[in-house]
Amino acid sequence: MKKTWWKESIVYEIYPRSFNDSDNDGVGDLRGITEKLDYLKSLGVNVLWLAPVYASPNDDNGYDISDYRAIMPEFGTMADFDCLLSEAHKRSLKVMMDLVVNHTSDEHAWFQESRSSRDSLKRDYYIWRDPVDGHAPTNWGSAFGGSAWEWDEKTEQYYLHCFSKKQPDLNWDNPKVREEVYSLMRFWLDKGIDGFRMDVINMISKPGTFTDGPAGTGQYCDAGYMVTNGPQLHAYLQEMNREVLSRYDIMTVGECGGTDPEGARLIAGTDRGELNMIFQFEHVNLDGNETDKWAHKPMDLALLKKNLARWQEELHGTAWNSIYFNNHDQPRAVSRLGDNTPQSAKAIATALYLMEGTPYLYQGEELGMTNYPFRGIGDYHDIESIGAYRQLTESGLREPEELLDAIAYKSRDNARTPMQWDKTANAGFTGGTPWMPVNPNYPAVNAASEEADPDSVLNYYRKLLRLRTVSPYKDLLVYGSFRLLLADDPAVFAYLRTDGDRTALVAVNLSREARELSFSEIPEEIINGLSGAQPVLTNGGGQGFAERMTLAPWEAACWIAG
Ligand code: TEU
Repeated sequence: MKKTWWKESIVYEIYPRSFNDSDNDGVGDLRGITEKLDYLKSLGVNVLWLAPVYASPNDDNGYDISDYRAIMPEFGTMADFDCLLSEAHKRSLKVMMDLVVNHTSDEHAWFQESRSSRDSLKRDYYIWRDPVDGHAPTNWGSAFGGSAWEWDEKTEQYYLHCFSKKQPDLNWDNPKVREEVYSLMRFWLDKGIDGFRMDVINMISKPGTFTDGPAGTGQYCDAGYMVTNGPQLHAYLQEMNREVLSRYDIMTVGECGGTDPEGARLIAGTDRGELNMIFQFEHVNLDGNETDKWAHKPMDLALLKKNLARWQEELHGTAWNSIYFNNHDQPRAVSRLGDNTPQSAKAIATALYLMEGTPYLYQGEELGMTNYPFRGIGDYHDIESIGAYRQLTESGLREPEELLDAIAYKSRDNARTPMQWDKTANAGFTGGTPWMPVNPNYPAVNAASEEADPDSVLNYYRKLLRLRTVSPYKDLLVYGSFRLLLADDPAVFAYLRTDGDRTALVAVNLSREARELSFSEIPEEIINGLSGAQPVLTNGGGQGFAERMTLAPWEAACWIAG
């Protein structure tokens, strides 16, 4: 398997709005990130993924871009960005930007010109359609509630927006649009950035004809479902690779909902000439469903680990996995898979980040930051949560109280509360009034307190990341093959990693009860090699390996033989 720096990297996603506020306006900013580079370096990550920092009216917190070549004023200036990039590089920290090119803001100059008249030279930069029988062209619904079609009175046509009506979809079938995108990519790459996370990139190729889909929530069919993995997707990604990506030593990851391992190999296959890896969504949809995240049900661990194992086995040697459970769109994993305790946070991290693939941490997970105690719909800021509540209650499909429980559990706002730096006011995030309230648990869950505690989640993450990046076991844990163990155990996630010479065994009890284990399925020579071995990493008492053993609640360990 070809060794590369992006396979050996650890990525840390920063949601700038909530990371660190340097000018006390209540909103995080670029200078605030620069202030924290030494902290990030000390964590052991080496790539920083910045959620969008471009000019935006913030209808969807920056995922609605009005100028790709300007910085959002509340985040700072282009000089602040250049300083951040330079200071990061001085510390051998790479910087990955968020490329949002399935859609723009409706305030982008392109859209303003496109909507000005049917004869505009930029009319077909976007997707305009006539009414059908006096109503929207299809029954497609926006990810944020309501129809995915918005009527434009002036030109008497609808435009498509798979997300908010302020996020009109670009028409990627227009070669002028593709060239505009490649040009803006070169602008940032020529400044020296180190890669792109590509927002809903497998939605860019729309089907040749638009037809109604199976009505899902309410009277709509999810537009994303109808446009995912479209007919020209690979042609466009291969063109993007030829025209731009292949000319730089960079890292790329495509956000690709609705994609299985076979689809992932087509986008991120070693010899495909498209992207390096993708974010898949099968595992984070297991406690909901593909078309309705609010259809909440408990996470089934046996299903989860079999899904993760399938991705490990099917991409080994043919493509490359990303590994994540946290990001700015997902609720906090420690609240979703754990019980909000530091021990469960360490257990989840051990289970995830010793698998094959590039780990993607999200700000605050290294502290054990948890979901926020939301109460009423008025507590939320996220357009997705608010839109879902409105659509599902007004249509009578869900009872408000029951739906609020599901939203409290799954809302993206859970990941967007301010980073918890210390015990001072607002957790040290801002000297002003934070744009979102700080989680009330910050006096116990914060970076400063955890720096001083050798058993903190923060210091456990440091040990875990060192094991993957600088220990003698680095190549085994980055490139070794994966084999699931105890497949039917409903609480323990255990697996082997091997490179032919050495073998690592990872065992994690993801439950509140002690679990007795028997590793009789492991070949005898491996058992013999592991017997008595002390763990190279554990959140427990450090028991030596034995074929039969008991793991305490949330106990995790990794033993290595050879
Ligand atoms: O998210 C893609 C998307 O479909 C989200 O709705 C996400 O899948 C869902 O919230 C998870 O339950 C990307 C960005 O990550 C998200 O922040 C943006 O809102 C969205 O695209 C539009 O740009």
